[in-house]
Amino acid sequence: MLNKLQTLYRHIIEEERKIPEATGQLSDLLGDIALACKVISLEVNRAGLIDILGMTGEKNVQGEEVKKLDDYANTLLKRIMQMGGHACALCSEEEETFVPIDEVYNDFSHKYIVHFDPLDGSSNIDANISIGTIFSIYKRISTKGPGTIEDCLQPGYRQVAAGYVVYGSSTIMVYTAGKGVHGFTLDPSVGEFLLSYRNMTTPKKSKTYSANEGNYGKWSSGMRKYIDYLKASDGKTGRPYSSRYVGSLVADFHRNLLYGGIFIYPADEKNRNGKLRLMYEANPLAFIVEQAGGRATNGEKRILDIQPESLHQRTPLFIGSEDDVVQAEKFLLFENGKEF
Ligand code: AHM
Ligand code: MG
Repeated sequence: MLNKLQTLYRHIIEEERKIPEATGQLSDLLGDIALACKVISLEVNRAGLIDILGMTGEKNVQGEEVKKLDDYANTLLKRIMQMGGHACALCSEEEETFVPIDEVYNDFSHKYIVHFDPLDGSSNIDANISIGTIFSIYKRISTKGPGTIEDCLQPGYRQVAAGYVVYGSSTIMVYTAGKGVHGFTLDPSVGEFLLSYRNMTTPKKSKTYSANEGNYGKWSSGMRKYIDYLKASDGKTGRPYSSRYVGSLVADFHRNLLYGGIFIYPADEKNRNGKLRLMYEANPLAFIVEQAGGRATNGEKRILDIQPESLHQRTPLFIGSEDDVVQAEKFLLFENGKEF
């Protein structure tokens, strides 16, 4: 039960105050991201009204069609963080490479790197289905000037904060700065995110799996056996599991975080590294799920321990309730680091 009305910004500042060496820059950066997401939320809700939907006709670096709202969200996040002066490099799923940033103010050491997926689940925009923004923050390794590629390619365990915003029946922001996971619901009438979930924890075991089973025929035999296992009846182990799959990672992840569940996007015979991106999707959600008591793996290795080699690198992803992720790992078989 919440006993105090608390805005996101006040919560972030109070958390940062507990760290003696904190300068307040991380709070400001999170505030910048929240501001951008409030504006994106407004646009997502107005999208049908102002005829913003449809394709721009361009392709992003993944070769996928870019919709107008993706463009809008990407530009807005970049612009607000560039003006904020706390980031020395920005890495977006919609950009070919990272965007280095020079110091905006002389008295600031702009020390953070931000990775983001501006609008996840964008194939769902036109259907009025929940979509979201995902972000992940690191401290720079270099000491001055614009950020470098080495700053941008750090393993997930080095994240200092991560979060996501779901634009759904309401707009919710969930974040962690390494001291638990907290959720805030946007009150559109006053334009504030208000604390609605303090210290979120996810159930240790669940009864739900989320996977695109249309790919079943392309999965490894271990993966197919695992899904068959979840669907078989066995009262003692709580099977069969229910299947829930929206097709927007943020929405599927958020539901599973609250109620328990395992989200699965495995490798398949065509996509040997799965579909989802390590830096923009897997790492931030892995940081959050671990902070909430869950687990995240590529099937063989903890997501947060993977050393990234490129910004747009993909990874298989098994994430959610701890016991379910451990169970999935037992079914997967690997040879030379690849599932078979
Ligand atoms: P996006 O970042 O381009 O929107 O793609 C990622 C999305 C995830 O939100 C979702 O979990 C997945 O792709 C769905 O993929 P599929 O349509 O193959 O099931
Ligand atoms: Mg995405």
